[in-house]
Amino acid sequence: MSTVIQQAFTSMTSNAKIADLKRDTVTLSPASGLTTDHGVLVSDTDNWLRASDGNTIGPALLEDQTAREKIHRFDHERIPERVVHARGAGAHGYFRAFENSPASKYTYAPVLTDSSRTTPVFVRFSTVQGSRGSADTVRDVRGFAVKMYTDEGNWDIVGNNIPVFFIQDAIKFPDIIHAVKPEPHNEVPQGQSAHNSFWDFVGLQPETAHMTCWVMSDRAIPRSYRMMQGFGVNTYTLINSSGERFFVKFHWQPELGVHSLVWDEALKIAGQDPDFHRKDLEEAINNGAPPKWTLAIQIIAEKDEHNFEFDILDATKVWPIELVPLQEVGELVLNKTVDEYFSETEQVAFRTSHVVPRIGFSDDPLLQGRNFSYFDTQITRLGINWEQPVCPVLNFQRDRQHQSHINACPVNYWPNRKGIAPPVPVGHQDLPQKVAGIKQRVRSPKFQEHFNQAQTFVNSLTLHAHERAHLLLNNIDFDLTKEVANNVGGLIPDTPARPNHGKKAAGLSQLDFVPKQPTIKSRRIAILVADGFNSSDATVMKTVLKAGGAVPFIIAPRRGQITTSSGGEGVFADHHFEGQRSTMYDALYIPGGNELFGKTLRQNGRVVHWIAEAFAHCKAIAGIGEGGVRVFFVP
Ligand code: HDD
Repeated sequence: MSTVIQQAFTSMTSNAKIADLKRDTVTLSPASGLTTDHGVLVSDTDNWLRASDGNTIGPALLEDQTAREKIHRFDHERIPERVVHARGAGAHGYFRAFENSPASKYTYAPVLTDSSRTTPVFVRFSTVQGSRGSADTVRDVRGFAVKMYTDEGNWDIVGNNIPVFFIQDAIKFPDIIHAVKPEPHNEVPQGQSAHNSFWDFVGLQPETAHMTCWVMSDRAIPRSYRMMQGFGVNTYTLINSSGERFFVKFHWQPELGVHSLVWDEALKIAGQDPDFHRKDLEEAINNGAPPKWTLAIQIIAEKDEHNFEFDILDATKVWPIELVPLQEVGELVLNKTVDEYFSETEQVAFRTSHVVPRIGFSDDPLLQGRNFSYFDTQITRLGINWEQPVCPVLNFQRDRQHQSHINACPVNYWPNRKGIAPPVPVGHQDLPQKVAGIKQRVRSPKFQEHFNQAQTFVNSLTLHAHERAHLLLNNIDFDLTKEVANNVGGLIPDTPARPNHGKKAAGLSQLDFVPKQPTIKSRRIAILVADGFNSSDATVMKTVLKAGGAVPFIIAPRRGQITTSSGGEGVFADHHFEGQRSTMYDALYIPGGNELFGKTLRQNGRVVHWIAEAFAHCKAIAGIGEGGVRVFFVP
């Protein structure tokens, strides 16, 4: 077994899904030799079979099965990317309900109530607008899709890092997505959600006002996937053992708090390190800082459905936490990176319709449409026969391409005289509900109000976000509208379209989500050194940072051994000044050193820029003696 494969296995944590994947993981040693797809050893993979008499070399021969297979497999490598959320990063982990989880009052789904269970999980984070090769740090919503491999079947919470959605009814999804995606005539812009067709659409579709405010806030430029909240957004239902039904919303609260980049950083990192978030997730897990979230639920009893000024089935509204408190039910931990991106992260597929017994749907019209769309799109992207729960699967769905399971069963229908696979009463079913009405295309009256919560959101922000649709904005906040109109050279209105109700609410500003304990865990710290640096200043700081769980990097004028002020061997630099930028780090430290050290740093434009830029991005900067920041700026 190769060292790489061995390491991958060693890092595997034990859970049922990992064991399942391990069975399918190829463990061939590299020394065993290259083979064709049909298993025949290949003697030459570099030269196509040619007709040659020794002097002249003639055409390539069609006969070369090895060459043809190699090219033919390559020609067909790609599968269609996701129509939205094409760019993503994923990781494995687990979910465990807390002891005495309050969820047991509302459901008897064991995944949420049984603290002795460890449920394997795969999470895929994503951007929405850009294609697979776009940058990570663009202004956009982030997907937060969680797949739980429960003993009762797969349960997916296909959420975002923003608690509301642009539209109320799934029938508008193709419109909002066409408007936000690159424009049809020139396929511009890539990865950016603020552009002409987007503003055109949201300006004309008032229900988008609330989410547009969120997307133009710092939520849309997260520092890390690990520092975002996740929201199921839609209203689902839970059923308890007394046969009562409750409406529920799902929230993921990050252990590290909610943090964002500043806009200038986001723009720069998009070019400097387009894989910033993807690498951050991998780095944190590999450095022993597995990201964690608490799952919280909001519950509304069925009888209280109409007791709110908004419709609780409207995905453009939050349930204010003052009215419907968060109840913490369990913890999600991501502790294993993927071994092959395509097989795991690209091929994974989530569906809102994947629920397990005692978790159900509501009449939320966005959710109802989603329940159709995911399976439908996955037929194009993946085909069929790919779902892999860890619990047994037994049904009479059969055939089509890529069936790898052999159903050693003589019948494929129900009923059958052998009594194979009867439907069981404990299986998934909702409570009986009366459904009646006049067939018509309508939305409930409360769905018509679009600005109250948008105002509350804007009022609750500590800083005004920039660049909002001022057409809509004047329904939300007059001062902000004037400010934006002035900045973008638009018409400045004389009066507000409607007065601001002035209310604020908890849980909307991301400053409401700071870690319970301040921590530097998993933060990237750059230690700038050069020949002549003071070794103990650097090593003591590095040790202290590591002890706190941070990830320090030594950056120097060259990658290699850097000598100390006493001429000793010093340290090995992880990176070259030119290969890195301050934007890629959370804080900066410069140790002391001798005169040569100070001079090297002061005369290096990149270092001076590093410090000025980190300062402008409000980052922590520390220096000692010759490394003192004063040395750089005070003549
Ligand atoms: Fe969606 C993918 C989240 C509304 C149709 N969606 C997708 C993914 C996430 C979300 C995280 C990526 C899953 C992955 O990593 O594979 N979508 C949301 C949220 C919504 C939402 C939080 C609002 C509450 N989506 C929504 C609607 C529709 C879709 C209303 C269609 C009617 N979404 C899709 C899709 C995708 C998708 C086209 C693309 C790839 C896929 O499903 O498997 O079907």
